[in-house]
Amino acid sequence: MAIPTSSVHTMPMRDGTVDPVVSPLRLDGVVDYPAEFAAEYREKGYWIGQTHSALLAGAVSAHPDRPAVVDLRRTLTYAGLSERVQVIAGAFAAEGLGRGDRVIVHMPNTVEYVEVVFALFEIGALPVFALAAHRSAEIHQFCTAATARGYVTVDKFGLTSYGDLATEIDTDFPDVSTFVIPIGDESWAAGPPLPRVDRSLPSDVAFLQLSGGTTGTPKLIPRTHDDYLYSVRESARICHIDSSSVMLAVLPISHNFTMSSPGLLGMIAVGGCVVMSPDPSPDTCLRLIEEHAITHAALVPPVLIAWLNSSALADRDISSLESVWVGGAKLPEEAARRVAPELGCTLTQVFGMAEGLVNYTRTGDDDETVTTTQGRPISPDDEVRVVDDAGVPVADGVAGHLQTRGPYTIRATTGRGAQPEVVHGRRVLRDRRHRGPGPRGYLTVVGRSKDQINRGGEKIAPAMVENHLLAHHEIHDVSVVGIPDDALGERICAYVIRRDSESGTPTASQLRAFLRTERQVAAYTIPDRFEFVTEFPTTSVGKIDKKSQGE
Ligand code: AMP
Ligand code: DBH
Repeated sequence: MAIPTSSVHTMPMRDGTVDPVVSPLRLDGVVDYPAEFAAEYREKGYWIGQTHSALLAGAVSAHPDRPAVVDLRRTLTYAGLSERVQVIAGAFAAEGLGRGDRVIVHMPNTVEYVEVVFALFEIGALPVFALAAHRSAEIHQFCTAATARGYVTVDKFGLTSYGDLATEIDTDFPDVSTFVIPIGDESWAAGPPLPRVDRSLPSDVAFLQLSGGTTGTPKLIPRTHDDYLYSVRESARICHIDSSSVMLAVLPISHNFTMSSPGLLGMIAVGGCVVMSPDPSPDTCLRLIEEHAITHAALVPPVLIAWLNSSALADRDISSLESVWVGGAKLPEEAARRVAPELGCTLTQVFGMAEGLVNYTRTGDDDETVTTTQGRPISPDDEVRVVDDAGVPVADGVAGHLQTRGPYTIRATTGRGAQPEVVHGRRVLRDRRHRGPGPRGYLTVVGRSKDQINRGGEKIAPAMVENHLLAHHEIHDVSVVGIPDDALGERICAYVIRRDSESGTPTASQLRAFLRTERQVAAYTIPDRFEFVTEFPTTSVGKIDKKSQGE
């Protein structure tokens, strides 16, 4: 896909303002918000002309001494975070990175993660939010797809060493500056701090978020400062967080959910504190909740269920917990009903997507709504409709595909002229907008019609896994599907036709090893199950029938 390009490089600027001749970093590949919509979003106070750097600066002046980020090693106050951000920004600038440069951030949940991301915002560079779980295959793809100028990672974290990958990237992409941060050691960036000025415009693309996608190529989602921060501020308001709130970051911070719904950025918007969990296990997380008096956490359903079923629950005082936000994949109603009695906190369901639209259940909603729906949109100007296969809107309460546009959802043209429309690929929804008293707009996700596997909130494109398996010389053909799973919602199953059907090779464990060591893909994309077959079921037109495979 086309990536936003920087039209002018101007760095650093001296006078505290953005050079007026700098033109915005555009949303290439997806058309810009049409002028009349942008004007309306500004007029209504949705887009307030704030950059991510300015967001942090606001929190620093309002709450300099409050804790901002905590990990196993240290606590940074807002003032302390800001100081580090300016020093690291200086280090990046000294390497020639600047406005519009795409820099891949491949880091675990640590204080360093937050420092690096805000340092990139400070110089006007665009973080590309890789997940710590990504491996060589994915990082190579992102370098190419994003035409990256930088790659930032850590030396090692837990049992995983990242430094070797940086060496590989150095060799394979000579134009990419690589940074390997020794966790807990600040000396890697110790030069003079860059003065704090806005080096990007609020209308600029701020970063590239990754979305599961459906093809072999990763989808990079460009979001502007203005549109994203509107969703962040509203999320913070809807979720009632303030400067006394303490969020446990359980899922990867890079995930759009943990980043922004209301997430890390929501906490910064209100001067709250984020505690980094090194892993999502109940033992680690329930201990951290007790130790840090955690008030909020964003969870995918399998993590929530693991907490609910954990024996550690009886040993820990988690009475500080006010609310858990649960989303990323469909939450089973039975699990939803257990939250209040067993965790002693409220449940908020969150249905969001990296492209934009985010829905929440609200305080004051009745139990039925909170346990059976995925909420309603953030904004009164989120337009949502549910259509059938032919694109015709369905009656209320009938399942169909979701289409949406609004003040924080990227635009894509459908060739219908002046008012382009985002068609959010084919999610099957039951629209409950007009059920109950008055127009309510609540959505219920009933399934999926696009070719994507949702493995407990982790999105996998079958085509990507198929491509890697097809590289194996003993494989004739392969078809990857999601199969239903009680714990994860879906698991990955690969149907494999061997080149030599009599040989008994490759075996499932050989294929797993092949994907891990030779293809170097992220572990969560490796099939949970391999089925060896001699042919695939086909539909009447001769296409592989993935629906019947998954059953
Ligand atoms: P991504 O495109 O990677 O940002 O993932 C967004 C997709 O995750 C949505 O389009 C849904 O398919 C799925 N999703 C997110 N939240 C929920 C939820 N609460 N319930 C069901 N599916 C969800
Ligand atoms: O799954 C998601 O992508 C998601 C879930 C909840 C998301 O992007 C979000 C909230 O913002």
